[in-house]
Amino acid sequence: MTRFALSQRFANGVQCVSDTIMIEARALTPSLWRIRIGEDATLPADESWAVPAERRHAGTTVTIGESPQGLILRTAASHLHIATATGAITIEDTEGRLILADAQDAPVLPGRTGFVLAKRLSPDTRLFGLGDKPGRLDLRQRSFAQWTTDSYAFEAGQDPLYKDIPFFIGYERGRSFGVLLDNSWRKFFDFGVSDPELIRFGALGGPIDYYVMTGPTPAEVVSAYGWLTGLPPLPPKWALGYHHSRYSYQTRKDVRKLARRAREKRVPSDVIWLDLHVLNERRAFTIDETAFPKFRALVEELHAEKFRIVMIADLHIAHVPDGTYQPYATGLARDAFVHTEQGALYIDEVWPGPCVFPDFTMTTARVWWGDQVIGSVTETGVDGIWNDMNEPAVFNTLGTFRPEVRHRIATEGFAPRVAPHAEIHNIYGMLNAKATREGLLRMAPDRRPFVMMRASYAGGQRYGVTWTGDNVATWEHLRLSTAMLLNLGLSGFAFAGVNLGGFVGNSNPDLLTRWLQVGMFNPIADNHSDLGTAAQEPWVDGKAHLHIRRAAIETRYRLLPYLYTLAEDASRTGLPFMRPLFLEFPEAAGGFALDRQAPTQFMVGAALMVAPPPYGEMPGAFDVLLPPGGWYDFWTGARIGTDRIARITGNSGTTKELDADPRQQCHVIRREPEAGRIAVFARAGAILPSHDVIQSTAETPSGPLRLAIYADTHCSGTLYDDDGETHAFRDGQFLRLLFSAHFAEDDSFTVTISRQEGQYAPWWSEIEVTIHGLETFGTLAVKPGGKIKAGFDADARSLRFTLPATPEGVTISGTGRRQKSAPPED
Ligand code: NBV
Repeated sequence: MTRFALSQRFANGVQCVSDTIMIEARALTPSLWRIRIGEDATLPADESWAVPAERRHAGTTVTIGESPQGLILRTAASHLHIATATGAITIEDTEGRLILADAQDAPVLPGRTGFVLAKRLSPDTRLFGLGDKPGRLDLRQRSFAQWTTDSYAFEAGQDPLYKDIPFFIGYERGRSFGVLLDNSWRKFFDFGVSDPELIRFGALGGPIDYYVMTGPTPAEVVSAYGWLTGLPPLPPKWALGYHHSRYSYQTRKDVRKLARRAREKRVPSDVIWLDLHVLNERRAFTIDETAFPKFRALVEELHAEKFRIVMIADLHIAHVPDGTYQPYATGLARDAFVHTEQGALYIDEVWPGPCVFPDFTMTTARVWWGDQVIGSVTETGVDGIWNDMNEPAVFNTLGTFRPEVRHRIATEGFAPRVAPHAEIHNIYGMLNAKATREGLLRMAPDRRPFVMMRASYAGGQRYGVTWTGDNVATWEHLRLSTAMLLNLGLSGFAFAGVNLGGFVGNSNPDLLTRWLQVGMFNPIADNHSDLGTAAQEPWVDGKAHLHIRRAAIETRYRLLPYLYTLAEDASRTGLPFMRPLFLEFPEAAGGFALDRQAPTQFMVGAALMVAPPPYGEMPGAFDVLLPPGGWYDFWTGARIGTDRIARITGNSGTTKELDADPRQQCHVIRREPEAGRIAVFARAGAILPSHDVIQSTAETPSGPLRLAIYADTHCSGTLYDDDGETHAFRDGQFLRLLFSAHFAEDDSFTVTISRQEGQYAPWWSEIEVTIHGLETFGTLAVKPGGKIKAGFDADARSLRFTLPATPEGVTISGTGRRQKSAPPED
């Protein structure tokens, strides 16, 4: 190979060529690079299923420097070097600190059967992302295949599962980078397995087209990924409620009984899912009129009882050539189905028997699918659509289409061509969800669609929400659920859930109770179980369990103002709802990922930390890791003592320097598991909004809006609200309030509630404020207003007062001493 020479300059990058290879590097933003590499001195086609054209073609100006060793492209945040001798690419920050570097002489080994890239891996780098990998949160020392696969009863370490999200985050000492390999073919990621000093990744075909985000914080990397591949749209508020699901509620009677019991037992809930048994002969877009007579009336009754209905619509279309099944007849007429390499209809077995499959790579087929969705939703009145089996899963020995099966790409942004299933497989499920979402939006442009998808690809978060598929009712799966949801959140899917209680096998009372307690802090809270397993509704194990489970679900409903605010935040920033500790505390403990020390702990937004017993099946005390900054017990409002400093170790065993900065120290406390609840902590400095329990998000809460202030020098919080259903928020029909509080050294404090942003009318007329962590109390005055009544509880160290709500905002000033240190935990 000859040396690389600069062949073209752009405002945001360059192209270089050798005799065989072309490299293009462009800065899309100062901290986001796109790198494309092609053989035969040409680049691969500029096409993507994940990254919209306006993002791929974004640019920031770079300055280009040349030296005999190579080129250097500079943005305000990072520098990218291309070595002229080898084409090797190195990315550094503006101070010359290494972010990511090619580890091989030549940057790539292109070949007809695929390519491998190798990047240097330093000893303390931890790796996260890649969607739904079941196992430890940190993916280092593991290698993965990327091929969307139906994975009934998957196990820890099993790979691949349902999704292909070819995006990972590297993190070390507070600094992070992200890499998206945008290639739909079968891929692999090797994080230090074949060589402990290398990250290797590549694909069996397709383009070398990847993006590097330079952070430096993990939150910046995650947001940059959201900017690049698209943000998750704000779901309807009811999606944040509690979901009842089962394979299946089999008759109209079953569903009515379920709805009645939920209300009788006062188990707050919003959604009922209808699985295969609602369908006639398991055919999509039909209703079994025998099991579900007068279906529309049933849906209307359930709506009146403040339930929403999500119905399954698998993509396979029963092969019924006699003209009696409209989806088959119309799809055939529209030429919407996938063909074999010989050009015949591709037919394979799934639930309804022989089936054909929409070719979602064609706009016409997606529109046709969307029309089926519209027809079905208009007729039935259901509220959301569930796209299962979209890996695609079929009942042949491969479990999916043969790799040679043909797709006829004909869609905006792509040159029309025939592509083998081997290329389309990984994006097929995502395009299924895209077609569903687009149909729902055509039908009701002002309603927020709810689409649940099982398989997906990078960017799938734009089209719907996801869950982790057919997990198992075991304690191990409860543990796995946290790591899976955290990595999914880091991979763009802010809204994801697991089958609470476990899908395969019978749950047991203690497991189900614990799982519901943890699951109430998951982005989506859906209890779902397999055909033939024991029922799993909250009331099935007697009064004592029901009481505990109801309390857990009620907590979620009380916290809805906070959770909905987080959802809206995710839809603007891409930051996940459920977050690993290192995302919120990137500098803690010297920047060594805290999550290894506390693998089942997680943050819900920035304000709450959930710490379930790591081994729920075992009795005995366990350690809770407290990141820096101070914590309160969420249940009691008491400030938590911090007696023992945690020693966090890096991969290379370095602990010493970690304790150097006292502001970044972590502490450990011991906790005994409690049957009635899991440990939850509020971060000092947080202001948390909540309201009284409601039975459904369709109910208006009574009582005030409640604000809990967890006193620290500076406190802040936000509240977002809107009608929960429509897109009117885009035209100003929302409300946002900013809360802040300041506790000064002279024992005075102020609390401020901002003027309301947006036009949406609040449901509350009063705001009740509770300050936690106040040792003494003197006076309190409101502006505008005057003196107000307040109740001080010296034992609980809390002060409570109520104000009338005003859109103009208000400032409260008072005197009282903030509690600075708490007694050590015993
Ligand atoms: O539609 C039936 C099930 C569904 O309940 C489950 O959630 C999916 O992951 N589906 C798989 C197909 C059959 C699984 C045995």
